[in-house]
Amino acid sequence: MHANNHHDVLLQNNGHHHSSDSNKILNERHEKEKPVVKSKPKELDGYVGFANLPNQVYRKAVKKGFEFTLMVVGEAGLGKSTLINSLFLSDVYHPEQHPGPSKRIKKTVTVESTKVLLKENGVNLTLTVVDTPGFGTAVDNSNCWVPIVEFVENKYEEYLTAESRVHRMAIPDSRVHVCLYFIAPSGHGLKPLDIEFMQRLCDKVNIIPVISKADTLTPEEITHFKKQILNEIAQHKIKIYDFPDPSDEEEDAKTLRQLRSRVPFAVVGANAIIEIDGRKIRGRRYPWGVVEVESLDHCDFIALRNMVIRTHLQDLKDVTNNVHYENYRCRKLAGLGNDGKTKLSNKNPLAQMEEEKREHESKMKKMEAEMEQVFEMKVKEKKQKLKDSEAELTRRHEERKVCA
Ligand SMILES: Nc1nc2c(ncn2[C@@H]2O[C@H](COP(=O)(O)OP(=O)(O)OP(=O)(O)O)[C@@H](O)[C@H]2O)c(=O)[nH]1
Ligand SMILES: [Mg+2]
Repeated sequence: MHANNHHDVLLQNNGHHHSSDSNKILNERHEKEKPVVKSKPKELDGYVGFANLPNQVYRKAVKKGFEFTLMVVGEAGLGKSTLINSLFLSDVYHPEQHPGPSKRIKKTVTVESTKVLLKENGVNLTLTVVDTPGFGTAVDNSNCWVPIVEFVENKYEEYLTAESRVHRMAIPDSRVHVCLYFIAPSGHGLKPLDIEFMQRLCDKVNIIPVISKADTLTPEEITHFKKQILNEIAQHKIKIYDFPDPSDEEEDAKTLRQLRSRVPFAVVGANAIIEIDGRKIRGRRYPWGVVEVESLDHCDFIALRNMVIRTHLQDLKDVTNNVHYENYRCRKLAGLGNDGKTKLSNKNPLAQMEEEKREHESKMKKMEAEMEQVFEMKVKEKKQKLKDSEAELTRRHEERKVCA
């Protein structure tokens, strides 16, 4: 059952979605170059064959395979590990041999990376899932984002090192492409810790907020809670990952918009397979009914999985590379690295470099002035010495004259 899901996910990823993504990139480039390319496109007389380019690019990408890393972050006990298992890993219990809660997923205590190789129709996807220990249980929760930020930055550092080598062929990409941020289903908006955490992460990684354990809220409560969360996110200037608005040419633009409007995704996770009406489903059974994880009527799990893996995997990778990694690289190359300075300033890297340059220039000027002063002093000294020795010479000369 679960294997089928993988199949489902990737099958869609394999086909036209990929090519439509590359089309999108081509379109964007084209738009930027518009002022230059103004002449009317020429008609070609014969068949040159570059129409096959997309296929070539596609085949090459397929051969290389895709690498994608997803990370989950959030307070302890919100169901991060459970959701990861529901998403991609087949940690599923049978209805008969249902272990007690203590035997199920334990509290995560270290950052755990799991690699899953998904293969389908000749398409390889190496998916790395990073599970992190929940935070917020310590007495002092300040700085509890440090290990997460460090993890993300270490991956950038690794990539930067590999990129700076002479042989740059096939750099493995283990950068974190998306971070699911878990919000407790409190119904009362974000906690200060959520705000702090997201503020610190959002210029380093693509954040997709999710409301966990959505089975504990009624649909009305969820709608209200979502609005409240989005408001607070905007109010605190947190930049979450912005799903690009689908263009109207895209055949499933309407469905995409509907899925997109579900952000922050309210999800339910389950480690058990239960049977209802002969159907085996992943779900949670309560005395009053069953929550189906993979039903869009019950929660946004499928919307989340489809958008991350099926329709926006490449965009998440592009944004990671072009925005987050590029920011990291600029910070790093400007020599700011990991010292306190970067943490404080949220300026854009170019402005920051400009400022650095100005600082450097004024420093140089000051040094130059100082050098000049020293030089002048030295010249004065030398002049004095010369004068002195001249006087000495004349004196001796006089003496000798007297003697003679
Ligand atoms: N009601 C409900 N309970 C859930 C859901 N997902 C997980 N749980 C339960 O919540 C408890 C904690 O789940 P975990 O997956 O271990 O949570 P976690 O976020 O990984 O916890 P840490 O590793 O300690 O940070 C378990 O008892 C799960 O069965 C959900 O969607 N709804
Ligand atoms: Mg866990």
